[in-house]
Amino acid sequence: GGGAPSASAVSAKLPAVANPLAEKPDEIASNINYHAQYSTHFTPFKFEPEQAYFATAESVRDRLIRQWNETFLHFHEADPKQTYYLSMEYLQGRALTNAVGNLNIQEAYADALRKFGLKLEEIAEQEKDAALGNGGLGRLASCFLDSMATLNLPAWGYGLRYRYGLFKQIITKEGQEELAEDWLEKFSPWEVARHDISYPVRFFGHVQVNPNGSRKWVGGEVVRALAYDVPIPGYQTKNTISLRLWEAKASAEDFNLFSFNDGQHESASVLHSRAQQICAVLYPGDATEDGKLLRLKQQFFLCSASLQDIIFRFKERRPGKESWAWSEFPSKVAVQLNDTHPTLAIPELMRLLMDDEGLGWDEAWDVTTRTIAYTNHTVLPEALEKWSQPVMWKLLPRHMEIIEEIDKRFIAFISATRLDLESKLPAMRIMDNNLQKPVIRMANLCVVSSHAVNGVAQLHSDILKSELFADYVSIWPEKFQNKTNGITPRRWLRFCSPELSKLITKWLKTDKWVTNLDLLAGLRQFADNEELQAEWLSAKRANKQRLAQYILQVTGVSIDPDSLFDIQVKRIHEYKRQLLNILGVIYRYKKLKEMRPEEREKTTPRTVMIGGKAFATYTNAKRIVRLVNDVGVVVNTDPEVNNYLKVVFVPNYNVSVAEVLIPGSELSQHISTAGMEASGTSNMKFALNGCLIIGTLDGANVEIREEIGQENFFLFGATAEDVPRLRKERENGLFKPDPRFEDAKKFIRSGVFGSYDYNPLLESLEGNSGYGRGDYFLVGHDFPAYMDAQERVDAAYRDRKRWLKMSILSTAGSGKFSSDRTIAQYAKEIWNIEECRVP
Ligand code: B1H
Repeated sequence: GGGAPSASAVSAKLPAVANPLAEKPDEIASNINYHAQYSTHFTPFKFEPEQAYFATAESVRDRLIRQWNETFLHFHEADPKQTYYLSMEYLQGRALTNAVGNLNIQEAYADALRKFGLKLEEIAEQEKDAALGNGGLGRLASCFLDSMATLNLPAWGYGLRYRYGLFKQIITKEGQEELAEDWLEKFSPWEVARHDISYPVRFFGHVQVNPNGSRKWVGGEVVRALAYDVPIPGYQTKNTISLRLWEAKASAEDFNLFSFNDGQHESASVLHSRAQQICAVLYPGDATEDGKLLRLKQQFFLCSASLQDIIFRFKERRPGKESWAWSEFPSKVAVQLNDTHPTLAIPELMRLLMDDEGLGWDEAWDVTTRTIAYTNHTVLPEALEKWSQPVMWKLLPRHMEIIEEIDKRFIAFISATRLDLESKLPAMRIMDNNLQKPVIRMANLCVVSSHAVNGVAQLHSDILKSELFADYVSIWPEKFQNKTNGITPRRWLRFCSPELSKLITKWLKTDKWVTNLDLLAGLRQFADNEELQAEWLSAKRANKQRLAQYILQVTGVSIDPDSLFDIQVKRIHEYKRQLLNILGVIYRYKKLKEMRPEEREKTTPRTVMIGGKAFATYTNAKRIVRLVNDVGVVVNTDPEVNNYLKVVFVPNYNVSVAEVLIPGSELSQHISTAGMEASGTSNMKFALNGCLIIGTLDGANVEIREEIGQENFFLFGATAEDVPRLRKERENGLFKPDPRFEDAKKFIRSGVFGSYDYNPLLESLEGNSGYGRGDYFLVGHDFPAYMDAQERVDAAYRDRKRWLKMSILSTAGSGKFSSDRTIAQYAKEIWNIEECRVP
């Protein structure tokens, strides 16, 4: 049991502490030494790189805490409207380099560590990635936090403190293997447990109807949510905001000491271990019913704890009031749902307002809809969440009542105002009462209950409006918006490529581009300048060398920094078409084999790197990983060819691996079937780093191409508009495959790449229709256009001056893709919040 924290979080003001922070390298060194000896995590007097990392991180954290506390106090006193970003995923990566960079103490810490004979960059590599996310959606949330802090916005992130993050990927001869990623194995110096902040979260139980007709959810099991805060520093500002991660904790009352002493060790702690399961791993496989229930519990746990916290803060800032002016809540609170994963925030806010605060339906509904906004990140049917009604009735009976009521009122609203939509109603409803499998459609619940709905790139937002949400658009046209994604220029250029950054600052004569990325356009006028081109080449070259070193270290394959570095890194999915890439590589290999040595000499040497994780039960994705690896083994050891082509599967792709790959890249592949990749964000990171893109007209590629110029983008393939027609034609047997495509498949079947049975994978590209057949993703259709585009790449690379110019123009045109721009638009057009800068 237990309620919210009783005392105000800011009850007594303590006198200011004298600045404990060192400024000079000598003092910093002594501070690091202090942490090494007095923050006792290891055997005393050991100061290997690992201990040095933890001591350095704690020393940096001291500085963060100072401005973090100031930010907290300032927000409390200024009491502005605040944004709360709710996300089941954050892909934070490492924090040390980002923290010293943002605090502008990089040099001082590097000097201090040199006194111990240590290098800051090497110490920083000791840090484990915080990988509490799957891919682009999670990394976007982390880039957004960085921009919110940098723009001095009053904002908080809320998420879950998963004990194990995204799995660690090992590549063996058999392909991908998954291991638990133990990011908390030692401890994380970047999180602070707030022992005074915890809330009860209930599951199961039943609804009690009181004599006055009000309803109350009671019984079931209660788990406590304990707050762990991670500081998010802005770039060269005092503002440091919080990412609040909830951990599930059973209470001592749940531990049956009597039965434990009686020897029943397992059953005595059953409630404890059940609570621990909630935050045990990120997105446990949801193939089983058990797994599904756990995922739903995670989602509700995040929503309930966060909303209780938000409401607590709202009340705390209005002390002494008997009744809170709830109609003012939406002018103090904006809640952004990162996809439908935190949808339960909607019925939970309704429940808290009605059952705990005594509001009526209409008042609660008005507050809820004005508070909540929803971002859609995908149109893939399999990713549109639908929760089983029977499971929901069991786990969250009161929320089911509320969802049914929202559905009922929506139907009534349509019947009263829009008879023309009645035929559409079955598909627009929140409840799908289909007898075999009654479900709740979470996206529909979000659209009906939010004041703003947005897609993540222009093309994606257009598709949402014309297809997925078309019927709602006719009711609420003003609800639907676009917010093209962005990336933080701090992590993705300033810190991951100091060489290129220095150059840019030199030529622009300012480093203001780091927070005003549009200034990069100033490089355009120098795109032909030979001096800049020479410096650009040598900066890129240094990054390529660093990347080659890394590849040698993790795969044992030596790659040539003079070859074209061609990279595709992202989660492995059929719609992202890694298969198109590797089939292209296979065709290239076959051609090289057929050439005479003097002909080979004239080709453009390439190193193709592919990386990404496959969902553990996604068989075709795992087969693709294996195929890339098998092709690499054969090509890289073929002495006739391996000076002209190398193929590497980069193991365990994650944020910090990306920070090495992206700066060293020259060509990157963003080749999804048009209409299927909502945005993509690595495309922006590559373009920003002067890497050219070969890609389809999909997601944010469309806008990237517009910004950097079509002559600097290797475009190919069907458009989103073409896709449905092409699929139809295919079904009707009208598709004629290109001979190059047939050759590539035949080559695999001939067994050159080993004896593994690739037929099931190849069959997905064949036939006209059927499950896992019929080339749904149009690899065969786009293959010839893709190969032609690759020939244009080879030709462009042979003209070094032209390539360098294109590379410079790519960086120069990337200004739009700063997450600062994206977040400024959310702040103005959805959240209605303003800067709240710590003086
Ligand atoms: C994106 C997801 C996603 N869209 C379900 N949807 C998940 C869906 O755990 N789940 O169940 C997790 C993630 N992720 C990505 O979002 C898009 O595919 C990208 O195109 C986009 O750039 C990114 C950020 O908007």
